[in-house]
Amino acid sequence: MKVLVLCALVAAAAAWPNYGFLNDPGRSEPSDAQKQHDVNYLLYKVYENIRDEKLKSIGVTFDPEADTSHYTDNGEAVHKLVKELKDNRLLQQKHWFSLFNTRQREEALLLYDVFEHSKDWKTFVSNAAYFRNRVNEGEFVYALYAAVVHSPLTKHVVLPPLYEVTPHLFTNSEVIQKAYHAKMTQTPGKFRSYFTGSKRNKEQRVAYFGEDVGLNTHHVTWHLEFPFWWEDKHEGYHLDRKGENFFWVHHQLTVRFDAERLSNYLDPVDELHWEETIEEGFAPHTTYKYGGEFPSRPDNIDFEDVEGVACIRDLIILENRVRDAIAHGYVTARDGSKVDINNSHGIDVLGDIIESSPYSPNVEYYGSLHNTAHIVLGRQGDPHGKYDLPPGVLEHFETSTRDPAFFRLHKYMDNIFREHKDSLTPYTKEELEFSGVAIDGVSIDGPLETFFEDFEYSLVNAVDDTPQVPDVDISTIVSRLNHKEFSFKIDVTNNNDHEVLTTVRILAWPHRDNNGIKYPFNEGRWRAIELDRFWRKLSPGVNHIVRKSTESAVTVPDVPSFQSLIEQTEAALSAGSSEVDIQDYVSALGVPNRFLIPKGNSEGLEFDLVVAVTDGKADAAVEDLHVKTVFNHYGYHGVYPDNRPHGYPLDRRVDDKRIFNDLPNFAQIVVKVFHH
Ligand SMILES: [Cu+2]
Repeated sequence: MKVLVLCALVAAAAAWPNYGFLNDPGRSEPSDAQKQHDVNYLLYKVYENIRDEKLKSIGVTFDPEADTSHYTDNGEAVHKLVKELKDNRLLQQKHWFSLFNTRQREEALLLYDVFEHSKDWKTFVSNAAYFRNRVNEGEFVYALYAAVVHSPLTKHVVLPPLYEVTPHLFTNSEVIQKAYHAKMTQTPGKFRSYFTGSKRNKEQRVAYFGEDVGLNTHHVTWHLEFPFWWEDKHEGYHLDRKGENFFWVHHQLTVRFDAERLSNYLDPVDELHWEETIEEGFAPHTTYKYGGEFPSRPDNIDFEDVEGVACIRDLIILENRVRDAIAHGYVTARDGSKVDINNSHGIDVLGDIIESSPYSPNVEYYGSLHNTAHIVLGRQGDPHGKYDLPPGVLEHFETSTRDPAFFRLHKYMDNIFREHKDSLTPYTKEELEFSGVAIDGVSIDGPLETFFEDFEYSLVNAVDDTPQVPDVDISTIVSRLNHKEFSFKIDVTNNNDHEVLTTVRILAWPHRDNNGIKYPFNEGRWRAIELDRFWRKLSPGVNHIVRKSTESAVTVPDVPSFQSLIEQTEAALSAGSSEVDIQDYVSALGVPNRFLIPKGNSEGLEFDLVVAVTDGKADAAVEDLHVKTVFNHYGYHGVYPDNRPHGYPLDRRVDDKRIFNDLPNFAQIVVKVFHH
């Protein structure tokens, strides 16, 4: 046995010509460019053999259990996974994978744990190469993405766009079929994707939102950054305000979707309810790479219990328990103690119990309304499993916003969150003021104008091949929303005799509802879309703040295409550079910058634009804010820098809007967004 292990080690060493740091414990780390190269090739054509020769041979010769001193847990995770593998208990390859499937998630997380406990890149990447050939591809992709997001070893690695790694989850079946045809006949092709459904379905008018590949990537990335399965004791660190972030990211999707509907002459979304009919059906026009078509749901069906998942009655009971907690102002923890939620932190606790996550103080009692609801709604096309269909679109973060019912489901949960927020005491003028600081004026420099543009992405990773069959260019062209660049101009006077730090918060809500009636302040502010949040130092006297739309802290730029990531990485490596110039794309967490403002219309859709400049020193949750005046909006490993609740100062109900009228550090103007 010992001899075998030794052989494996020697073989692994031989397969590693480039790194040359095999002498433990003083291993040095390879360059960021090398790590980027490895991640690229671990994900390139993920359903086939690794195309990078070095990684491929490591995948064959590496023995994950040979030397457990390279793991922070002495190999505990890797022993577990290898045992499952040897016992033939793991999900087969070429099979669908869903994170909402308990067993499949456990398997993916076994692999995630191996990555997470790898002390160095060599251990990490060798395990990746080894298990890539042996575990289900969907589980592999999930585990690798989650590990790259969270591991300190991959701080500077840019993950390729998921829509080019697993295109099936983002691309309509019709186009995928054409892609296979192109490959089989070796004919390059560019195929236009159309949004699902026909004009007879009014929901189709806003399909550009739910089916946008960038928005889907944002949604997946958020759930990778704040996974519902995250346990501090396993992963070693705490995700600050995860429950509140859960509320906020979905609240923003909800209010944003309503704004998109307005510009398309549609009513806002009605909440879904367990005892009411689901009016909209849905035909996904999406197919699994392996496992057939995503199931459809007909119009006007009533909720049914889902075999092996949940009874509708139980979901109503869970909802009532959550609503009870809100009415009481406290959550009952596992040991019977009370957790006060009648405060700013309450939303975080509520997010944890509704999603739910291991952060929930009492998962046995409050269950997991959100996760169960996703599965139950996703299965309504075949609730009794009679037709042996694979999971629905709602059981994948990649695909869930494609179904308009996703937004109904989240409106339902958003209204529960609102019940809590409305139960809190409104802010007073004294709390909201920023002594000596006043906004003199707010304006927009440049047009507020949205438009559709064509976007092309590659489908080469969708189709099958072997190294003997040459690749041909296959791509799809989708229409997507964008806007012209503009800047916010904010004039602020600081009447103090010293410099002050301020948080600038910019939000906007539709000025009128779908009947043309102006939203009262208290209704509008709940519908506010966050456009930016940043820190600035104000000198004594007049300050002119100019903030470009491209700088928004809530958005991210488009990730370069997979092909260009590969090309840039290889160019950097052959030039002997240790870095690839792609650091702007390390976080894909925000909303795509293209989506910063909602779609306008030809007459100009009116929005109330509000700016609040608040006391940066009081807002700051971390020490060094006066030096580091930017923050990544959602993806913040460590303490979230802003002390205030998301949505502040509009997150609580406003009984008397004169409070805001009289606030010198708050400004409100009406702007128009055009669409041509
Ligand atoms: Cu979500």
